Amino acid sequence: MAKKRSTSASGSNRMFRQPDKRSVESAYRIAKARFAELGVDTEKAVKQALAVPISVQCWQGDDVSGLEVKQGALDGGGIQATGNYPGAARNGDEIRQDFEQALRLLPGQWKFNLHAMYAETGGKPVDRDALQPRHFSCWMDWAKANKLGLDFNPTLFAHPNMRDGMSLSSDDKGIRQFWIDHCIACRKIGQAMARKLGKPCVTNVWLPDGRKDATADRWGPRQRLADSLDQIFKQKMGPNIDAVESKLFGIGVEEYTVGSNEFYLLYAQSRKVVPCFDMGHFHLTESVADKLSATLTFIDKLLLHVSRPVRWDSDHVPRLNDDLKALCDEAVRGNVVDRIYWALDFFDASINRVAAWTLGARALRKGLLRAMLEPHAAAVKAEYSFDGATKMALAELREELPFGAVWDYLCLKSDVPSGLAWMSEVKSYEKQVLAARS
Ligand code: RNT
Ligand code: ZN
Repeated sequence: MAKKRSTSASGSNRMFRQPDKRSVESAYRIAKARFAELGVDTEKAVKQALAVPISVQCWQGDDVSGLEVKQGALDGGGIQATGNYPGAARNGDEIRQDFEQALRLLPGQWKFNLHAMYAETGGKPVDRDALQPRHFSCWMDWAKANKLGLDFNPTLFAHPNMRDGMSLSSDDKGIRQFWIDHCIACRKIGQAMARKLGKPCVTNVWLPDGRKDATADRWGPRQRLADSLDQIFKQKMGPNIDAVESKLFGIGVEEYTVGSNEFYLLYAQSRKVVPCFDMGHFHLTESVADKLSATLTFIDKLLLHVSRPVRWDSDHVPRLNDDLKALCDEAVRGNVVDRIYWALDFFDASINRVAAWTLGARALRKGLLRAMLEPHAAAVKAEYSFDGATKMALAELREELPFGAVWDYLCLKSDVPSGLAWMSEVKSYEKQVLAARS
């Protein structure tokens, strides 16, 4: 007879407890020796994995709502957070407070990624073309105090000037100018952030412009978008770094997206700005991991939006799945980790949002560590020796190696909980803080 699994409360309490320090250390010692046999230096991998700055998106904290003085129901630009889990942050202070809680659970270097719609204007409406660095002074002071870098994004959606779903590619001169001015204002804000924090700020332009059906003119919008971008990027704005994000389609613009992948890749290459690949913005069988060697052979830097598309650009919380593993492997194998601006982009409103941040951010850091622990040279050698079987066996071996013990050690070293212990901190934060929000 099959044994019944224990689901007792005490069992699950134990599960959420911080693993004993001595057992983490002794498991690590064994893991370290095992990896050393394969020529992998675990200490070096841990150090390198912790040093990669990863930018965490503010918009997971409040389901992409933003802090603007609202102007009625607005088109979300084909992106939508789904779910109604209680406890979403209702203002800037709450987003900051929630992210500080997440930070207590996140090992390594982090940045925070803001959108223009998170301006704090003291209750006064300030339109997007008039935004200034001072509207982000709370964010900058907070980032400085928490030793975080900041990244930035103009908000080209959820606004009455998204006329017929078009912004920078609109044929209406006034509309187009409004969005050009907004993007220039954002680059100045990015510059102010970089200067204030002494860390690079990537300002990433994404827009939902496109057509739902039977597109009659594919040319005009692309020509206008290229022209708008040229106007936006005309003035030098260092140390701000400019990026442009492509997309396959969005809800409501299924047939034609102006800023497609080819469009932005060639734009970025010819204008010397950084292309952004979002993992949800391609056909589902396309591999973003494969794009690293294809593009970084010709360009210097890449911005990645690490996300998890499920059947479409659903922005699920990233997990350490095959796609994420492959992406991290490729970055490490190609020695391009430093040529990538690592950012997260997801929004799940159906689960605790501090947990969502923590899960997604830890998954990416874990993926990087796992990639840095790969006995890669042996696989390359097998590949060049016509020994496909050894290569495959090595790939399979990686699933058996005691990578978890090294991750636990990395967490211990960084003074953050390992195993499921972070979850119990999220739960008590939920009880003490989030439950009081309506
Ligand atoms: C949308 C893009 C974009 C947004 C953020 C909020 O499909 O991925 O990056 O998610 O700007
Ligand atoms: Zn994105």
